[in-house]
Amino acid sequence: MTAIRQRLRGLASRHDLSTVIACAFDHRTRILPFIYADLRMIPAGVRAIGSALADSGFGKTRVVLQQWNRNFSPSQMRLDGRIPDLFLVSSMHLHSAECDRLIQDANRIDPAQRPLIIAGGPRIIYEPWQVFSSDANHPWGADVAVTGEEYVLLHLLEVLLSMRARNETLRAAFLRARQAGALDEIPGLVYSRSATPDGPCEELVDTGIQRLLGDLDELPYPVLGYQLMEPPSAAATLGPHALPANRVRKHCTVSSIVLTTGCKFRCSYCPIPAYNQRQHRAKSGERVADEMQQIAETYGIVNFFGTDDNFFNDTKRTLDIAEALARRVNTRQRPYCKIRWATEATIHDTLRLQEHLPVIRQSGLMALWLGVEDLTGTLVKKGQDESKTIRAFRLLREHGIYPVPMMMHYDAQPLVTWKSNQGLLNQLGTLRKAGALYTQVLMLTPSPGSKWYEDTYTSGLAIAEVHGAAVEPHIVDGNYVVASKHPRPWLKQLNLLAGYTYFFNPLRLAFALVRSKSAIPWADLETRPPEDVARYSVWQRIRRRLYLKARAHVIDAGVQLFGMYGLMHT
Ligand code: B12
Ligand code: SF4
Repeated sequence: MTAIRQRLRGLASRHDLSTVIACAFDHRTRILPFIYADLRMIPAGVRAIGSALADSGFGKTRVVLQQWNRNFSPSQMRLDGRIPDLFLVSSMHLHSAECDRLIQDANRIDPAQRPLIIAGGPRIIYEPWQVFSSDANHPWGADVAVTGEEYVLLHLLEVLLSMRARNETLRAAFLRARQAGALDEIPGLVYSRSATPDGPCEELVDTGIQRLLGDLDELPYPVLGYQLMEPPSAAATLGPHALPANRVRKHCTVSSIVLTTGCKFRCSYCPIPAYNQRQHRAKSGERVADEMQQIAETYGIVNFFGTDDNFFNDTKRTLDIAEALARRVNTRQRPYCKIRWATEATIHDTLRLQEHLPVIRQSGLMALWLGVEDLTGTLVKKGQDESKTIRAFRLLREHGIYPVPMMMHYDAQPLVTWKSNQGLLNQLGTLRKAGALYTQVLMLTPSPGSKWYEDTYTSGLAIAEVHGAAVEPHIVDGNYVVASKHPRPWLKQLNLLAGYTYFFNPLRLAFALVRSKSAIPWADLETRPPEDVARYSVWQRIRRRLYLKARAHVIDAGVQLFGMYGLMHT
């Protein structure tokens, strides 16, 4: 990776490339529990691709989020006064409709000037064929789909630029490279073959599974990506300049950050182990601390969300990151003392790492999203059960970390049960008592790339249409019942809403003001290094506790208000 980045910097000066990267986003998907994070966190995927291009010398790059620019029209885009050489689209499965619309709109550009269209991101990794139309009456599509990460894109660019003739468009160079078979040496691509360059797709060529970058420290720094953002607007075209550094934080309050990838578990409904080729990869602690420092100092963003699948997966790697961050936090200098972050992990690994929770808290970890799924383990077993989950939640709370349960509702789970904890509301009640302030309740839904995926469709579990309305990608997000053998699937849908109403309601709001669930004032002092605590006088300690108690009520009530707002919107 490092070598490719260096070689591309050499090539970049000879090719004045300009690139627009669009992040597809369907605004119909804006519902609980992802409201806020969906707009206020710039997705790491497009930011990473932008960083990789800027780092390789292609600074004329703009990242457009449909989250912020819903009227953006690729056929009208101009960058530096001209049609860009490259148009990249990133999409998740549920944003398919917008992803296709963006590509179709880009296809309207005159073929002689058309940018090379590359599709990538989570949707494309699992279903690359979806961005190539074989309809003779409506041929459209990307030129190539990348089913991998930055490494694959840079490898492709290197091959194309080394073949590109003077004054040739990048797309023309691509068509020649495709014809000559030069793409076949790049694993992680899918491209189409047709009788004419712009005809319907007749055949797809898959060059194989991507080669994964082993050492994530070789990735370009994410700080670069933030300087490429298109300012939010209602226009179809691009603005003259990217969003200035001092305005980034106004629109992006949380920065996603890649720390580790992969997970040792093998849940049948989850595509993550296969995507990672059963590997676990990580950045070094020092590198993570540098990235956070750069982003905090350049843009003033001090809240981070780790894109980990299971941050506690590997003790050595977890501690390398946590200890490096804690060392810098303990210097009590800015920006480290301001940094707060959250991520995802499993119950099993939280308990395994319990003795290290003090240092993990010191590193700035504030909240942990935990895949509880089902307390009784009926749906899935990954080392969690009721007593273990409650113990993990209590331990986290005692160390000042907020646990956020991710629940999965399924056909056989009742809404309420007597004398057992199988019911959805029973489980939510237990988790609330154990210290959960926020929650996520999704329905078990087919996920492309998972072991269960095909079976969901072949077994008749998946619903094709309901009363004439087709199940479209924008509702395949876990918030809708789209796969069920329940005699009354609509009941399951209501159960999801009942779960949120039980968790977020005016009664709990009132209660939060009197006796807060987030009141753990002792944790703050106990997770600090002893020498720190010794510096406080008795009066300072009392004041600190009173302040933390008041803050706890505000947090609890704030989360309730936020949940109720989200629920009404949903
Ligand atoms: C953080 C996160 C969220 C955040 C996103 C906030 C934000 N604005 O960034 C929140 C909590 C809101 C969220 C919500 C949902 N999420 Co989510 N989320 C993640 C998570 C954990 C990290 C995403 C990330 O930043 N990764 C790091 C970046 C660097 O990786 P990346 O995006 O894949 O990008 C790389 C490659 O894909 C590629 N690439 C990306 N774009 C492009 C473009 C081009 C042109 C090229 C060449 C390459 C390329 O290069 C990138 C760099 O390596 C991933 C799992 C994971 N570990 O990736 C799931 C994931 C993206 N989420 C997923 C899902 C399904 C959802 C939900 C539908 C809920 C659900 N049922 O789980 C909702 C949808 C909400 C909505 N309205 O959009 C799925 C998507 C599956 C799919 N096939 O589309 C994932 C992959 C998890 C999984 N199950 O496998 N999510
Ligand atoms: S523990 Fe979570 S990330 Fe790991 S395989 Fe299971 S669902 Fe996927």
